Amino acid sequence: MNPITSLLHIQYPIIQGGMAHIATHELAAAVSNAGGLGLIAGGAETKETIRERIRLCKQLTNQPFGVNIMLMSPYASDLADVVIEEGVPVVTTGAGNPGPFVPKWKAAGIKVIPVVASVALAKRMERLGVDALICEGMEAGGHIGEITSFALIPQIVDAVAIPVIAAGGIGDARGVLAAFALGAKGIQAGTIFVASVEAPIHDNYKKMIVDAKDIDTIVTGRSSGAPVRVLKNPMAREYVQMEKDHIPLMELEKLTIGSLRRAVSDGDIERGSFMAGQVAGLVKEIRSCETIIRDLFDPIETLRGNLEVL
Ligand code: TUI
Repeated sequence: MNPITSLLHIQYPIIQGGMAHIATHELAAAVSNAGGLGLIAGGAETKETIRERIRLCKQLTNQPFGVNIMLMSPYASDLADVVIEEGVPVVTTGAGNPGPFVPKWKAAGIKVIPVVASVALAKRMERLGVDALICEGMEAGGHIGEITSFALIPQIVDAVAIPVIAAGGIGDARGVLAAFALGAKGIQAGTIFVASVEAPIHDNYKKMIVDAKDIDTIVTGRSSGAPVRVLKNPMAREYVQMEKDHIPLMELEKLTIGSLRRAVSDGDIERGSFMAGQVAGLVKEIRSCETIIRDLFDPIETLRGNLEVL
């Protein structure tokens, strides 16, 4: 029995990434209805907005779903309470150390699964009593750490006893099998769900992922210590050039204010911030969440049988 499907009461060992502005109740419910764990992104939303999305999601699915809490949000502490008040069964966290919130989530019976990008944080989280870890490599989209999935996952698997979920760089069944070969017991995927039928975003965003090649992402924000992987476009290139020119952070921030909304809602291909992982190059068409999950897991046994390592 897979420890992630039994922990989360789901059919397939897959969690959908908690992508701000993209992972709304519509996407979360579609993924949960397809047998994975859908997530509502806390992003930088208020408690009221997330409470409403949780309630709407319950109307769209009777399957379990979770909420992702982005710890750099000014509302992270509010959202930490709303998940308890609304009886959300699973919480994932990102972009920080969720230590202060873990005891009350555990006391409320919530399954807690932090995203980590290093062995040190993985060990600290295990000591706090979390249920599993999402280990995210720097192939991922959005805010990233420094280590690739290929190097990070086996090191964390060796360092902890709780189940590890691989994230970053998984775009098809080969990636799923590789993650399990490295010791993961489940996967998290973001980019492939951005290009889904059900993602409630501008079509330009989906089309940019479908059109992307292997080298079409770039990391902005390295100079300020908050690296973010996005699809290359005029704004991203300008940002990285300004970083090279040592333009002050205040000026850089002016460029990116509202840029995620410009991507997701307006489809502004020039000035939007289109967060995506390196597997964007693997995405060839827009599919339903159900098809995406089937395409990840149906070929597994055949692929495993064809490995012929020696
Ligand atoms: O969090 C994400 N991806 C995100 S968050 C986000 S919003 C944002 N936008 C601009 C700048 C910063 C954030 C967009 N994409 N993924 C999970 C993730 N968490 N990746 C890496 C980490 C992480 C990094 C360091 C988790 C913990 C950590 O350590 C913190 C500590 O205190 O030790």
